[in-house]
Amino acid sequence: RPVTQTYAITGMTCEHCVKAVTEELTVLSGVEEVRVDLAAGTATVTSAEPLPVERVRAAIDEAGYELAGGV
Ligand code: 9UX
Repeated sequence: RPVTQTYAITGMTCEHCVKAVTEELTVLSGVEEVRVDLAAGTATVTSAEPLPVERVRAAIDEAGYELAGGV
């Protein structure tokens, strides 16, 4: 069944940042839902299977931000 994980992300300061991170995470294989919280600096991702952290890190890098760790 789906799993949900929250990641801390550094560098997001506006809604454009939120959109960029949301889009990069949404296109990862198996991702079902992405919710980015700008104030908290987190992304909560629901996926069909656990996501390898390196894929999550790469997606966030691609958006121009940095994975700070799991929450
Ligand atoms: Mo959000 Mo603008 O970082 O560079 S403030 S996209």
